[in-house]
Amino acid sequence: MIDARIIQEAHEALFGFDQAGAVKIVQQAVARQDNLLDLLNQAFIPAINEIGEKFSMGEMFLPELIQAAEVMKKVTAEVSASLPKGSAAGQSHGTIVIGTVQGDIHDIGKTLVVTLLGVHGFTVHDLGRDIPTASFLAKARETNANLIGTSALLTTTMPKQKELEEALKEAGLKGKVKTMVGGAPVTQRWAERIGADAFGENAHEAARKALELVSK
Ligand code: B12
Repeated sequence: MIDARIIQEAHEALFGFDQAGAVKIVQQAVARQDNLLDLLNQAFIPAINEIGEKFSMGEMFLPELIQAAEVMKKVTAEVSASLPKGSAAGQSHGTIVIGTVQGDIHDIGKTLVVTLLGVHGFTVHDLGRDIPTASFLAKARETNANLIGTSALLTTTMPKQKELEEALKEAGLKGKVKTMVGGAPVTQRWAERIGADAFGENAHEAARKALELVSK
C-alpha cells in the first residue's frame, strides 16, 4: 500500500503541473524500494483520471489537460527507467508489435504497457500513436510477431481495434498473430465482441495476458 501522504503529494504535483515535484516523488519511492506500479496505480493514475473527469465536466480545460499529461509522461518515463529490463534468462518470450490506433494520440498508458512487456522479457516494436491498421499488419509480418497490441482511449477510435481483427482475417493471419486490446474505455466484453484474443486492464495485466497467449 502506498502511504496516504504520498498519494496526496502525487495529486498535488499533477494538479499543480509540477514536473520536478512529480519526478522527485518517483525518485524517493525508488530510494525506499517502494513498488513503483503501486505508486502509479494508487497515486498518479487516479489523479490523472480525476483531471480527465474535471475536463469532461468543463471544470478544467485542454491546456490544463495537456500540462497534466506532460507531468504524467515524465512520471512514467522515470518509472520505466527505474524498472529492470529483460527476462532473467536473457531470452525473448516473443515478439510484440504495439501502438495506439489511428486517430488517437493518447500514449501514456500504452508506453507503460511497452515498459512492462520489456520487463517481462518480450521483444517489443512500439510503433507509437495514431497508427493505421495496415502499419500494424506490415510490422507484424516484417518481424514475424506473435502478438499485436492496440491501445484506444477514445470511444470513436475503438472501432479501429475491430478493423484490425478484420484485416488479420483477410490476410489469413487471424489466430497466427494473436491480438490484445486495451485503453481506458476498452473492456473484456469489447474484446470478446470483436474477436480479440485478450484484454488487459492495466500494464501488469497486459504482460500477464501476453505471457499466457504466447505459451498457448
Ligand atoms: C492525458 C489525456 C490526454 C492527453 C494525452 C497525452 C498523451 N500523450 O497520451 C491529451 C491532452 C493530448 C488528450 C487529448 C484528447 N483527449 Co484525452 N485524456 C487524457 C486522460 C486525462 C488520461 C489518459 C491517461 O494517460 N491515463 C493514464 C494511463 C496510465 O491510463 P490508460 O491510458 O488508461 O492506460 C492503462 C490501461 O488502459 C491499459 N492500456 C492502455 N493501453 C493498452 C494497450 C494494451 C494492448 C493493453 C493490453 C492495455 C493497455 O494499461 C495502461 C496502464 O495501466 C483521459 C482520461 C481517462 N479516464 O482516460 C482523457 C480522455 C481519454 N480524453 C478525452 C478526450 C475527449 C480528448 C480529446 C478529444 C480532447 C479534445 N477536445 O481535443 C483529445 C483527443 C486527441 C486525439 N485525437 O487522440 C476523453 C475521451 C472521451 C471518450 N468518450 O472517448 C477522456 C476520457 C477524458 C474525459 N473524461 O472526457 N488527452
